[in-house]
Formats: sequence, structure tokens, C-alpha cells
Amino acid sequence: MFNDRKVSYSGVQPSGNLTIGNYLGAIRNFKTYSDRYKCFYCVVDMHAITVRQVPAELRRRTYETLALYIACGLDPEINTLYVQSHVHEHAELAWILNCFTMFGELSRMTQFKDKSARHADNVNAGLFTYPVLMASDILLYQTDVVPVGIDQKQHVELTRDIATRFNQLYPDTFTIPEPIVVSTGKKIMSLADPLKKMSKSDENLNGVVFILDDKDTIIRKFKRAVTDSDTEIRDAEEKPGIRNLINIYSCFTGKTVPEIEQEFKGVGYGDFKIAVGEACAAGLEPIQTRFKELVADKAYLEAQMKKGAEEAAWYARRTLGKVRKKLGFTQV
Ligand code: ATP
Ligand code: LTN
Repeated sequence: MFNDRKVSYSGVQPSGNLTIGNYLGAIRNFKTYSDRYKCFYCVVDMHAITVRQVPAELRRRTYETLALYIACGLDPEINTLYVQSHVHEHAELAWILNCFTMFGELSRMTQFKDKSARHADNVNAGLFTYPVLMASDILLYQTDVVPVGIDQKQHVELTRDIATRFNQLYPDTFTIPEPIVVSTGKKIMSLADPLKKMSKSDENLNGVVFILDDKDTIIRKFKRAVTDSDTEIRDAEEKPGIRNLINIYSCFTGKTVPEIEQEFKGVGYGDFKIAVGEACAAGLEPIQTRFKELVADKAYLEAQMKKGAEEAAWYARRTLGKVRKKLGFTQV
């Protein structure tokens, strides 16, 4: 809460091209709060370097992620959109919160276990303390709600634990945030392996639909989606491929699962896959058009980045100042 206004905060890493998982699980829901809350949405470049990045690509994707935020309907005049490394208070608070986070807590984080297995040659300390930097992002802005996909819920819960521990020692420092996970879209699965989360850093590109894929590519990827040997379009645990396609169709059309099952009664998998691909392409088209205009205007994006960083820093400084005082740090 800041000045009687509730706060919504979230972030996306510029670690690859954004997928429909990022869009449906996170970015699309950022807008829900735009009218009523003070909203901060960040491009978390410092999180991205926990795995190796090519500098020129990181730079390009940072601009692109900001452009996608705007293209997805987040008005930079209303929402504070900024880049994490432009506000140094994040790194400063992260150090402090490291001293209030337990080794055991970080060891239990499933994303750390997954990523350290996937990047076994680079299990760096940043990958381990990643959730502490995320807690700093959230807590600096006295956040009430954090819209995320389900994979990030555990990190927000750890953030709550860190904030509660800190508040017990130093009362009234942080607002305790709430993770907001939508029911449809919270976990979009890979089209190539519907038991695996669709992820922008997946090696199998056939399973991943990018927000910027053109219509033909989208339809081709959906046509190849792995399903089962049955023929019925029905939402069931034992049909993870079809369940995922129904879920994606529901997200793009707003139709409920029973409505979709009814609509596709007696229809073959092939036609259903094309229908899902078409709904997805149609939903993404306006975003792609706006995105193309925005990335062509680097000066505009830079101006937004600068404005966002200045706004965010104002709030971040207030919280960090309070933390420093409570801890007993001196001020000159
Ligand atoms: P990486 O592959 O680099 O780990 P990612 O694709 O998992 O990246 P993040 O930047 O870590 O994406 O996530 C940004 C937001 O998108 C988070 O809120 C996350 O929960 C959400 N998200 C990512 N993938 C999915 C998905 N498949 N379904 C729903 N939400 C997702
Ligand atoms: N860890 C998140 C990205 C992220 C974030 C945040 C999300 C960084 N800081 C603060 C919500 C709030 C991820 O990997 N998707």
C-alpha cells in the first residue's frame, strides 16, 4: 500500500523471446489492476544474468520486453514500466534481505533445483539467491498483489516469509504481498511435451509458441501438438495434450471448458488443433502490430524507460530509507 492505494507488482525476465505462457499466465493479467491499483511492472534483467546471456541479445530483449508490455495494453502513462538494473535500490535491498533468508529455505525452491540441473556447469550463487532479489523487487514497492504464473507462487510465498520475519524484528516495515494466480493460463504446457511447462528457454522450439510468431508458424506448431490416441475432445487428467489445447483455446476465446467440449463434439483432433491455432493467432495479431510500431521507435522506448526508472526509484528510495533506519545504518 502506498498513500492509500493498493500496489500490484510483477516482472518478466528478458531471457528469451516471450511465449504465450508468459502472456496468458502473467502479462495479460497485469492489466487487471491498472485502473484500481498503483502498478509497477519490471523487466528483470538482473535476474536474467543468473544464466549466461549474450550481451547484444540481452540488450535487444530488454527493449522488446518493455515494448511488449506496452503492446499488451499496459499504458506507460498509468503504469510504472521500468528496467530492474536502472534502480540500484533493488540490489541494495537484496543484500540486506540475504541476511534475513535461510540457506534451507533457498535450498527448497523448485526453480533452483530445476535450473541448477539444467545449467549444471554454472550453478552460481545468483541462481541460488535469485528469490531474494525477487523478494526485494516486490517489497521495495510495498506490494499488495503479485500476478504470476503458478511456477512463481513458491517465490512469492518465500517473499511473505522474509517480510514477516523482518517485520517481527522491525515492525511495520513491509506490506505482506499476496500471489495472484489466475485459474486459466496459470500453466501453459509445451505443445511438444504437455507434461512440461512451456518455457522461453526450451530447446524444442516446436513446443513453444512465441507471442511474435506469425500466423503460419503458429498454425504449424499447433498442428504438430502432441495429443493422444483417443478421438474425443474432453478435458481430462489422462489427456494432458488435449487439456492444454482446451485451456489455450479458452484463454483466447473466453469460452468455458463445457462450452468448448460441446462446440467440438464429434470434431477430429486435426480440425480442433487448427481452430486453437487460429484463435491464438487472432488474439496475438493486434499485439504484434503494436509491437512492430513500438520497436521501430527506440527513442520512445528509451524515454519510457527513463521515466519509469525515475518513478520507480522514488518509491524504492522511500522503502530502502526506512529499512536502513530500522537496521541502524548511519546516514551522513
Ligand atoms: P525461462 O525459460 O527463462 O525460465 P520463463 O518462460 O519461465 O523463462 P519468466 O520470465 O521466468 O518466463 O516468467 C515470467 C512470467 O511468466 C512469470 O510470472 C511466470 O510464472 C509466467 N510464465 C512463464 N511460463 C509460463 C507458462 N508456461 N504458463 C503460465 N505462466 C508462465
Ligand atoms: N522470478 C520471476 C520474474 C520476477 C518477478 C519479480 C515476478 C522477478 N522479480 C517480482 C514477480 C514479482 C520469473 O522467473 N518469472
